[in-house]
Amino acid sequence: MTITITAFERSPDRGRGLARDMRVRWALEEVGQPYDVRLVSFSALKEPAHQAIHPFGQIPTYEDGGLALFESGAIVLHIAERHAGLLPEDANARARAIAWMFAALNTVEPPIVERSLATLVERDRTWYDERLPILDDRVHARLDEVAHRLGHEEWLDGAFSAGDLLMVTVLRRLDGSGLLEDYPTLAAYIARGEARPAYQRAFDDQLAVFTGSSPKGDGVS
Ligand code: GTB
Repeated sequence: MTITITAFERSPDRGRGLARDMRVRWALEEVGQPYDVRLVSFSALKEPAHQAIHPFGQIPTYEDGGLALFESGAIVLHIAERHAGLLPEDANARARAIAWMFAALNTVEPPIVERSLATLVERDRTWYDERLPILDDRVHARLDEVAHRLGHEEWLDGAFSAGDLLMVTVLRRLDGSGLLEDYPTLAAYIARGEARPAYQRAFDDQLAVFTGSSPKGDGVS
C-alpha cells in the first residue's frame, strides 16, 4: 500500500513550499519512501470525508494502510521512527533530535506564524504599525537563541535530523520578511537544508502542483 498525503489543490503560497505538506514531502524523500498526493480544495477540507481524517479540516494528512494521521510534526516523527535517516540510533541523541522537533514547532514556529498572519490580516488595522515591531522582537528573540545554539555548526545537534528538517521549514516562513538578514549563519543553515537532494525533489513536486505539471497529484478534491 502506497503512502498518501494531502496537499492544497491551490496553495496560497503559489508554489514557494511554505505550506506544511512540504515538511512531510521532504521527510518522505529523505527516507526514500514513495508516496502519492491527494490534492484537496479549500471547501473539501471542511467536508466530513476529510474531517474524518483531519479533525481540524487542514492539510497535511498521511494515510498508510489502516493508519491515518494529521499534524505535520506527528507525521514527520512517525516517518522518522519507522525509517532510517532522520533520527540518530543512539538513544540520547535521538531524544535530543526529537526535542529539536518540538522546539521548532512549539517554540520557534508560533511567533513566526503570528507575525506572518498579522502581516496578512492586520495590515489595515489602526494598531498595526505599533504591533509589528512587537511581533518582530518576539521573532528576533527566537532567532537570536537558535543562532546562538547553532553557532558555526552545520546542523543543530550532530548529523542532519528531523529536528533540522522541521527547523528549516519553520525558518523558511520568514523568507521575504527581511528578518533573517541579521542572521547569516541561519541563512546558511536554511540554504544547507534547501540544497539537500531530498528537499529539492520535495520542493519540485509541490511546485509542479502550482504550475499544473504534477505527476503525483491526482487532483481529487
Ligand atoms: N498544526 C498543523 C500541522 O502542523 O499540521 C497546522 C496545519 C495547517 O495550518 N494547515 C494549513 C491549512 O490546512 C496549511 S499549512 N489551512 C487551511 C485551513 O485551516 O482551513 C499553513 C500555511 C498556509 C499558507 C501558507 N502560505 O501561503 O505561505 C503558509 C502556511
